[in-house]
Amino acid sequence: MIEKKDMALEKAVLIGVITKDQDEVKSKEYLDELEFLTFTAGGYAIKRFTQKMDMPNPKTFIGTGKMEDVRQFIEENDVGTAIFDDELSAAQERNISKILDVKVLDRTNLILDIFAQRAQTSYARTQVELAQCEYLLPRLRGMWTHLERQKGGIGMRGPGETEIETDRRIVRDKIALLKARIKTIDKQMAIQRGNRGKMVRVALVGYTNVGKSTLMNVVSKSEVFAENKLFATLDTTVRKVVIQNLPFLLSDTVGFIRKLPTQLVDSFKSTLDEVREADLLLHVVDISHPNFEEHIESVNKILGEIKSGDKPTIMVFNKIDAYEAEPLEEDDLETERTEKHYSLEEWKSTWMSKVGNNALFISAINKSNLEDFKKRVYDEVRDIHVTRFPYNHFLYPDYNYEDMGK
Ligand SMILES: Nc1nc2c(ncn2[C@@H]2O[C@H](COP(=O)(O)OP(=O)(O)OP(=O)(O)O)[C@@H](O)[C@H]2O)c(=O)[nH]1
Ligand SMILES: [Mg+2]
Repeated sequence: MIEKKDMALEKAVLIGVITKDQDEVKSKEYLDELEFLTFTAGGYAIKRFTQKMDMPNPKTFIGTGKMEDVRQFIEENDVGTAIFDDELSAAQERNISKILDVKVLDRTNLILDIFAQRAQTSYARTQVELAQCEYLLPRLRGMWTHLERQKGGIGMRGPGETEIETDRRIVRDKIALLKARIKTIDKQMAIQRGNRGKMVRVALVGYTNVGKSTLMNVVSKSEVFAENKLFATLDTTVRKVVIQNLPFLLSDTVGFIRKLPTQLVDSFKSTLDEVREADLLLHVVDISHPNFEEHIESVNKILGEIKSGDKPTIMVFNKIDAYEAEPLEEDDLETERTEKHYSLEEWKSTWMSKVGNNALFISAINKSNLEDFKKRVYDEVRDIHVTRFPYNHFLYPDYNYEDMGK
């Protein structure tokens, strides 16, 4: 549970379904993430409701009995928002709104809302607005009759918008306009990228909150915004980095998440171009997170969707300072030893056997193993660099640890 209890936070309940192929631990972790999303959006989850079902109810997501429990709790505790851990269909949202009579949000809403709050540049705002419109369009009918009475807050914010238009035609026109605007900016950005010439391009990618921006700051001595909230970064920052005379471009971009709304993947296409056009990916992982292996899968899935799944990749396991294995007493014969009990060394050998020396274990905050990280990146970048600047290869001898810091 997240400890911060700010009075300004909106009170919310979280609702999830535990399906056949999820165990209870998994669904707890999913709801932990939903709670973190809620907190990032400015909400405070006061209760979780879960129900075991083979598949969500097509009409009301959870069953009617459970829904009645939720309704009662909401009424008794003066809760204004109900958040569902999945994307609700338009019909589900309508039915649930009728029963609960509070603001009903789903996971997609929440993520879109966080993106809307966090979008700093007009480019990011345009992209988020497009994703919001795309999400809205199929849901327009009936939605607003219930929302009219509700005032602002999570899920109701839109960049540059005070009121969300209710008419499909208006939304469609808006989508066309936003797409045109993005296209213009895309062209400018493509030109900018073109101007960077043949420099080797390296992109930091990974799940949200794993430490990409922190690593960027440590490596490039820049000041990219990093924070312990989800989606601290929405735009792409590119810095020129030099490791022992060898220059290359390093980019830091938006983090990924499980079930990242497709509307966002589509509309952030150009932000993600930096990844698509990179020569080398540094896939940063928060090894201290209990679900880090699933995070890796989510990231790989999205990389596949943006056609970057087969790029040369170095796996960078970050936050080793915070890694804690679940303790297992020697005389405990009941508990089966699983990956949760692995030591860091065991994780190292597991990943080394999967990806060879393309697995690195660091702490960006404590700057531990940064030397190995730099050496590995140096070697990889050098190999690409010398193919582009063939007369340059003698400039870049093997990485020299003693030169560090000069
Ligand atoms: N313990 C520990 N915390 C770290 C480390 N690196 C980063 N963090 C913390 O993790 C949080 C997220 O860091 P960011 O650098 O913002 O993460 P990000 O991957 O850029 O996140 P998004 O931009 O939200 O996708 C911050 O609170 C950092 O201080 C590390 O090596 N160890
Ligand atoms: Mg970041």
